[in-house]
Amino acid sequence: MRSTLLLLVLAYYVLPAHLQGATVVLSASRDTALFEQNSNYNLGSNDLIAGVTARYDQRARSLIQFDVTALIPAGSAITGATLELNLISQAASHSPGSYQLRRFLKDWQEGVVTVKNGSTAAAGDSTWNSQFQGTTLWSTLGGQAGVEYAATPSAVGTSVDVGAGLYSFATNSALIADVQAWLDTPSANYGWYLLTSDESVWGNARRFAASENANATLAPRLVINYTAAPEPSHGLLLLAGIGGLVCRRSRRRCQA
Ligand SMILES: [Ca+2]
Repeated sequence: MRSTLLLLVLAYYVLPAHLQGATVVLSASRDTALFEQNSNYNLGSNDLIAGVTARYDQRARSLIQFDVTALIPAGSAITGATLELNLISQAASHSPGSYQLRRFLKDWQEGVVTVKNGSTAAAGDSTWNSQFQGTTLWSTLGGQAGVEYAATPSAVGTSVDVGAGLYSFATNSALIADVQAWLDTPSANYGWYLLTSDESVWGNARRFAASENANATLAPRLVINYTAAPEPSHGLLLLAGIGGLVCRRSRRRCQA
C-alpha cells in the first residue's frame, strides 16, 4: 500500500504537465452558410445562419471546420470538446428554436462572398444546390442525412427565443469522438453542419457570428481538452522509477 502511494506521488511529480492534460482554444479554419432561398449563392465571408428564415420561409444551414492538428500533437487523446458560437441576430418576428451539430462527411469550399444573404457563387464554391458550384451537386439539395452529413446529431443545443449571446454545445462523448477522428484522420475532417433541430418551424432561423466577424471575440471557437501521448523518454523515466521501487521491495528478484 505504501509503495502504491509512493508510485502515485512519483507519477504526479515525474509526469510532464502535458501528460496531466492540456486545453487549447481553436478558431475556425473555415465556415460558410448555405441558403435555400438563394440556392446558387455563396455566403462564405458573412454570418453563419441556421434555421427557417422568417422573411423567406426557407432553410439555411452552416458549415464550420476546425484544424485540430494545428495545436494538438498527433496521438493525443481528446478528453473534452466544447463549441462556442455567438448568436448575433434574429428576425423581429420569429419562433423559438434549438440548433444542433452533425458531423459533415463531404468536402466543401468556403467562398469569399461578403453580402449578407449571399451573392453569385464563384466556380467551386459550395452553395445550397452544389457541393462545388459548376461541377458537383449535393445528392439532395442542401445535402442529405447519412450521405453528406451524419444521420444523428453530435450535439443539440438549448432552445433560444430572445436576446443574443454565447450559444454553446457542451462537451459530450459524440463531440469528443468527432474531434478525435479528425485528429487521427485529418483527411476526413470536414467539420460540422449547424442546423436547426426542426426545419418545419417557420421563423426559427438565427444568425451566428462567423470567423470573419468584425468583432473577433464573437467568432466561433472550439475548446479542446486533451492528453498528449507520452514521449518515449518520459515513459522510460517513469518505468525506471517504478523499477527502482520494485527492486527495493524485492532485492533478490532484481539481483537474479
Ligand atoms: Ca467564412
